[in-house]
Amino acid sequence: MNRRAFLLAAGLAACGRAPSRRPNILFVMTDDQTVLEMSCYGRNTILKTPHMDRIAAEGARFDNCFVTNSLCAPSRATVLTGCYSHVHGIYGNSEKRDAIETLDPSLPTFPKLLREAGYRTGLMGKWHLPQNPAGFDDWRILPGQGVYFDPDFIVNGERRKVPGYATDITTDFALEFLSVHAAAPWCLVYQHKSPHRPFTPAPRHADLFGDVEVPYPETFNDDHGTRKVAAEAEDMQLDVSLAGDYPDLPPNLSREERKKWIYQRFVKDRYRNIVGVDENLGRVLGWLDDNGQTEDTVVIFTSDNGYFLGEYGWYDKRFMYEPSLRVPLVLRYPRLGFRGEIIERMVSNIDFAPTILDLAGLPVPETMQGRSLRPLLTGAPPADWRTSHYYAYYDNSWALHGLGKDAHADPNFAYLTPHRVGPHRGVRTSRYTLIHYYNDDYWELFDNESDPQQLRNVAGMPSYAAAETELKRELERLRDQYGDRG
Ligand SMILES: [Ca+2]
Repeated sequence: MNRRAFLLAAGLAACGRAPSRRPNILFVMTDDQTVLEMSCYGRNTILKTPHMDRIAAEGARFDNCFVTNSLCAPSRATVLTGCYSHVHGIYGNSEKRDAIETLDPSLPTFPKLLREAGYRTGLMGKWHLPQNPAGFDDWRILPGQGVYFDPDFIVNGERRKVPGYATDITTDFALEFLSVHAAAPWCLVYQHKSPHRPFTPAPRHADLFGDVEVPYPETFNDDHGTRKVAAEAEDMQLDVSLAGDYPDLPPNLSREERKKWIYQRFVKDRYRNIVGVDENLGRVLGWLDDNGQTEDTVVIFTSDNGYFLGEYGWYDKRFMYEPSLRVPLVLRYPRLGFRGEIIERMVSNIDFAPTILDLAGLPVPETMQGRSLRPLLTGAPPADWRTSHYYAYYDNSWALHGLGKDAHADPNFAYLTPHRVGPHRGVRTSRYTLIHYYNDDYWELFDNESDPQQLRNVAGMPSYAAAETELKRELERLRDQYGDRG
């Protein structure tokens, strides 16, 4: 930690209070963006995201941020409440199940608490929860997934069509909110639909990367050997499920050619989408600069879940494997003095709400299951910081088929979701990933040190028996810690 950060941290700890001026909060979230798709993570030679990178350069980049349940609606509920799905009530995507799943209205959320503390609160863009937003002075959301061009928005309860491209419109709304509430303190939840499928870029970006061949992931032609559930997840195959998205897909291609064609197209379209997000983020960061609010604004940029960008031949998310589990997270708050930090501690999307409240100088309610990231930012990580992460994905086929939760008792029912990913829970430590597909009582164990691509399931192997026993114990401990015994 540099001297300034140390003095600031020490001073704050001694006084037990936040800086005298409450910070503004800018919480930015994209939909399905991965760490590969933010250039500050150093793993992409094609896509450049200068404004996202700026947040990291002037703040901190988190290299091990994991989600609790890699799916849109559950993640969004987790971000708001700081809780796991079994606490907040959103287990799966909600558009077909709003009669069944409700975000527990009694739970505190960071926007509600900030608003009660005198903040002006705004929400712009993607929402994707079955209930209307609560705790916002001004909210303008896409209904459900929304569309990219001339989308309908629900503007403070009233639905209307708005001409233009969703990413631009979301930003126009964000800037309108800021110009009205600039007197501060304010909290703006600014959430993009992009780069979610159908990955449609703005026309001005449609030709970017035209001459480039995006490199193929090492596992592009994985045969899913040793991983039973992965082998059965046929709908995760990008050439199976995305083929119908492209009327201009040339006919008469071999399967290999077709898979490569779709891969190039969908990945480039995602990059084009992200260029649009980055450009628009630049407008908002520019507003902070122009209005003298950069120093006093906490900026958090993340994504609701990771994504398979051709790894294992897949698209989409859901599985607890690394590309889906891990999300980008960058955070800037100049008043705390950290700059260009890279943080490797294991953090989770249950930590976002506690962090926001803590940085705003507000108490974190006991319902929230995460912890403030502030001590990691100020170079003083607590000795008991987490060394394992708990994950829980819920198959939602029982709801899609109008059945009760006990439908899972039928072993033939496990893979009837649109993506055929069975429910599972697991634990990620610095070295291992243990996954339990509990309907089948099927286990996977990966040694992420010797097998970072997670191709070799070593569950049941004698040489890993001791590690497996310990990880199973840790999984049970985490279920107790988070109260997930339903
Ligand atoms: Ca998502």
